Amino acid sequence: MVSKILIIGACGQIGSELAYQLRAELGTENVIASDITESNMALVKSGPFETIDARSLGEIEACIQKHNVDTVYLMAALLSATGEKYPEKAWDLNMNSLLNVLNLAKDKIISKVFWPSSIAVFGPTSPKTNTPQRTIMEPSTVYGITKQVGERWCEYYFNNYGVDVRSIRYPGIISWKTLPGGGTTDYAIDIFHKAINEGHYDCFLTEDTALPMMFMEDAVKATLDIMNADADAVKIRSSYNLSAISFTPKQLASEIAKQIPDFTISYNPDFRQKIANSWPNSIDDADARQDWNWKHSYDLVAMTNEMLLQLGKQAVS
Ligand code: AKB
Repeated sequence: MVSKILIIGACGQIGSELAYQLRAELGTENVIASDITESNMALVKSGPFETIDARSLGEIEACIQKHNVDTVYLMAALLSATGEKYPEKAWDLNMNSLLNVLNLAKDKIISKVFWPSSIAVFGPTSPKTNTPQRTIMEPSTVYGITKQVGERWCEYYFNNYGVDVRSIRYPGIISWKTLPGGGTTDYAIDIFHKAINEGHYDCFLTEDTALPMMFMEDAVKATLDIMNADADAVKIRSSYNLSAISFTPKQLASEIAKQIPDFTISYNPDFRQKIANSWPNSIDDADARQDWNWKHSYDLVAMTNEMLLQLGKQAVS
């Protein structure tokens, strides 16, 4: 039987691409996209769409019953930079949406859950380089706190209620279809748009701020790989470290300049620098590679080429 999927937060950067990919694989009618508003018209028009506030258990449950959903991808969240501006809103959305979905799985109304965690679970006291799966985690952002608590809830619901919840700690995700919103790693997407349209980028991080990153194709593949893995293979039920590339704004700018020689960059760090400073430079994801055969495809050069190609096409059309 084909799985019937609900994506909550489907208008966002990762949710929209998951919706397109899952629809291609399972059939458009089997993937229900939802969000609090119709903020991504291309996605809204591409198949079944429901307006849902992820904080409302009733709204989620009604949609699940209406469409006979068995699997939920919960992609709604306030990210790190926005979370620092609206801490209580971040806590409310990020925590209550997760507990709603976990409780629906506990009550057997759905059978499987994907929930994204983030490198934001780590903090200033975590090892910076090749940050291990299990280590000191003292996140200093509200977003990181919600992800850390969320991980503990996922593990708790698995251990105590047998909820089949799967999760990965996304690094910064780089993509060209849908803009990100409110993250600290967003610079690595803004830079491409500004390079193509204006030839200059004023970066809100310092030139030497190394952060873990990943191209969207790899992020979608990882998400579907862990969801399709045998339950026994998914040994970590909090969340898996996941890694692909790690680079600084300066390294990314010089890669872009290979194709746009007049491109210039300036550095004006703002409040997001402190967030970036608290996160790892690179991640050790040996468990994901071993347990469910995770492997990334895009390095810095391949990712930069694809971003410039796709955004260049958009600019001329
Ligand atoms: C953010 O920057 O807040 C996110 C993340 C790393 O989870 N992209």
